[in-house]
Amino acid sequence: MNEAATATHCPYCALQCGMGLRRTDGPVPVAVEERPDFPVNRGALCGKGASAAAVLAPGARLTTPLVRVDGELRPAGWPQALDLVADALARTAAAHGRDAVGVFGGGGLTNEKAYQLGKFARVALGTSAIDYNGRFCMSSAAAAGIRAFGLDRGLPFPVEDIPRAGCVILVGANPAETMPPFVRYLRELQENGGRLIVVDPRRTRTADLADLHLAPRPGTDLALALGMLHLVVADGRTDEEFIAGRTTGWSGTRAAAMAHWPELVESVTGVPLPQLRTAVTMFCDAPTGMVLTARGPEQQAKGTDTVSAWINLCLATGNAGRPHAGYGCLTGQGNGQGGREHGQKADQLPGYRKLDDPAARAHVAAVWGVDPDTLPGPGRSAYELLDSLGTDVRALLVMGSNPVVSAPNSAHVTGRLRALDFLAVSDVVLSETAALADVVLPATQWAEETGTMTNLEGRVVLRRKAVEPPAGVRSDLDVMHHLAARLGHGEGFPTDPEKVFDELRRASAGGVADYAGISYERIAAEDGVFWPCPSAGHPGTPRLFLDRFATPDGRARFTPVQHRPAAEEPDDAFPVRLTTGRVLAQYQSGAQTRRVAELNAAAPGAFVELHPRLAERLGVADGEPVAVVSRRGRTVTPARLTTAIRADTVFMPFHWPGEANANLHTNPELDPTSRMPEFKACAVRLERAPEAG
Ligand SMILES: Nc1nc2c(c(=O)[nH]1)N[C@H]1C(S)=C(S)[C@@H](COP(=O)(O)OP(=O)(O)OC[C@H]3O[C@@H](n4cnc5c(=O)[nH]c(N)nc54)[C@H](O)[C@@H]3O)O[C@H]1N2
Ligand SMILES: Nc1nc2c(c(=O)[nH]1)N[C@H]1C(S)=C(S)[C@@H](COP(=O)(O)OP(=O)(O)OC[C@H]3O[C@@H](n4cnc5c(=O)[nH]c(N)nc54)[C@H](O)[C@@H]3O)O[C@H]1N2
Ligand code: SF4
Ligand SMILES: [Mo]
Repeated sequence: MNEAATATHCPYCALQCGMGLRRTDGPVPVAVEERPDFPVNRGALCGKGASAAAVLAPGARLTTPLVRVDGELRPAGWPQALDLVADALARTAAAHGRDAVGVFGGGGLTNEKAYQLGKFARVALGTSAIDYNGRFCMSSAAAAGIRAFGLDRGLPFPVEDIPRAGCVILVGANPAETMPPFVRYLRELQENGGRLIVVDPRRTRTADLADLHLAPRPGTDLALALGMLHLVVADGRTDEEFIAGRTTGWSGTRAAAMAHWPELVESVTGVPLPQLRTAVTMFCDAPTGMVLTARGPEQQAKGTDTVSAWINLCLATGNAGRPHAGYGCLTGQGNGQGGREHGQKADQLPGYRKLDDPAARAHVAAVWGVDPDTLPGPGRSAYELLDSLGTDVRALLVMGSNPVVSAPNSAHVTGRLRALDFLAVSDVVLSETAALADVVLPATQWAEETGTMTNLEGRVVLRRKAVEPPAGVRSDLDVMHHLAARLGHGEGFPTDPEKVFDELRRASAGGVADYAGISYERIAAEDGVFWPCPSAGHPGTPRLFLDRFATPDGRARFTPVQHRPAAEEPDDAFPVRLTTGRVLAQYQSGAQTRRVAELNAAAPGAFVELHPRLAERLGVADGEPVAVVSRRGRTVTPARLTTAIRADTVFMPFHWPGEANANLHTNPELDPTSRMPEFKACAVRLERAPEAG
């Protein structure tokens, strides 16, 4: 008899594609199947999702705790590993204070884990020193969204609305490689007569689909958006009724845009003025418009202002708070959305509450059964936390991130990790960060445990357990339960995900991200539930802002912004702009996908993408090693020549560790509001590598 496949979701990105898992007898214990009933991907999967089960095999993953003895990681039992971690955390707090113990989480963790990790830090450890890798992801869009709309949810509408817009501007997003099943919605948009504009310094696979491709210099999107708004005003294409009825702050924003002359914008961005005009006409002629940003404009030291500039363009043209129109951010990690709502962020409590808000503290403390005064205050942002390792923060627990590869200025960060008195890492594989740890805790994976994720639409979905984990592996909830017990908190850290979720619902009740009415049962019955969903009888909220924005007066807020240069502009010593990003077959730091043979065959190693004109000046041929040198490091990787990139810009994917790691170069300069580092723009020099012979 054929056993039914378990309906669940992909372990990787924020699309959270539905998939089925069928058990097998082989070393890879499940086989991935299509699940055509799930609306977001309708059965389609990219190569990463289709091959995800490979990481469940014993050869690819951790199967026992590891403890460092005489400098080497050796297999150990769970009681010993947990004792070592709890002792080290307690000893550090006793010697240096509670804030000397740090926690670094991840946007790939389920809602239950992210929630429990924030509680673990604030209650069991009593530390303010917690943040997570989502700070490196969409934090600038989140900050700008809150500033304009009073609320941050990646997309304020389901993806199915995208094909019904008249014109979509995709800014610094390459979903053809980063979310392939999403591309269907862009094709449907065009089939319906809608237009697609892509803004990217590279003519990516996504840009190839576009009706218009604008290729600005990295780090100049703010000027580009201001230039478009200038032309909108100059051409009289603003929506005065919408501005008067549903917004505040227009006059200052209008004045700021008028100061950004199109000719100036052309020289700053490198986008020819006629193209800028065509973009404005296309956007304004369409019945409705959307602007969707991803990491291109967001991962800048002015990312928040840059996203504000794009939101201003939407508001000025009446493209917000009505059907088939609006601004949205394509979140990235599997739980990039939920991961930022439940309290692993340095300044937040569950339900998207603020840690410095007395009412929020009182509400959450009551759910947790603690005195609000015992809750620590806000901590520092991800890079600032990593930068403080070995000095202020002396012991660290990492759960769900691989900063040795993915943090900016990675050589410095690796040095800080090495300077710790104690490092514990919970991971499913021996990542480059885990390899530095004193204790490594092997975690169960997506197919081996149940939990909820919130996708890029704000849809809460349920991942279901399909198979038993190997005997030596435990869930992160189990780890937190046992560590908390050793730290004197025998209660309050259950291991059953549904119990944790029910507590999360209460903690989020009345907050911005209200999950109170969402249950595992409802998610299963309804293809996911969109937050806010304040009660069991509430239908959930697929579309936000249709009646009012989430600000106190219900109006969206314009924010006047000014263009400014990248923190590190090219100069004589470092004349080329470096930007970084992703390729189709690898995921993030590559910790998981570099362990999958077919993905490695498709994307075996690092490279630097450059224009043939630049290559010719250097005397470098396609495939030859080239040295990239910045103020922070030197890498040697094969040159990949393509006319699809600006000649003043080079691109490196960041999926590989070691000598070719793109983050050896990236600039840790932070956005003043979101504390996002400038992954997308720094200055480098290229040299023909001596290795080229
Ligand atoms: N295959 C794959 N898919 C993934 C991931 C992965 O690692 N691999 N990661 C997931 C995660 S966590 C995320 S956050 C998303 C990211 O998804 P995306 O944001 O789509 O990915 P990136 O490649 O980082 O950046 C997108 C584009 O920004 C362009 N860009 C660079 N600098 C600039 C700039 O200054 N301005 C503009 N306008 N564009 C610029 C790059 O050329 C690139 O094509 O992908 C998710 N999906
Ligand atoms: N140069 C450059 N750098 C970047 C970016 C860029 O565009 N350019 N993008 C940034 C962005 S957007 C992001 S999101 C970050 C991501 O960077 P990372 O935080 O390094 O992301 P991952 O490689 O996904 O790391 C997740 C780790 O957690 C493990 N893991 C997965 N699931 C679980 C679980 O349930 N429990 C536990 N304990 N572990 C688990 C995985 O095996 C992996 O080792 O990188 C950032 N770095
Ligand atoms: S697009 Fe994202 S969620 Fe879908 S299969 Fe690929 S990695 Fe998984
Ligand atoms: Mo991300």
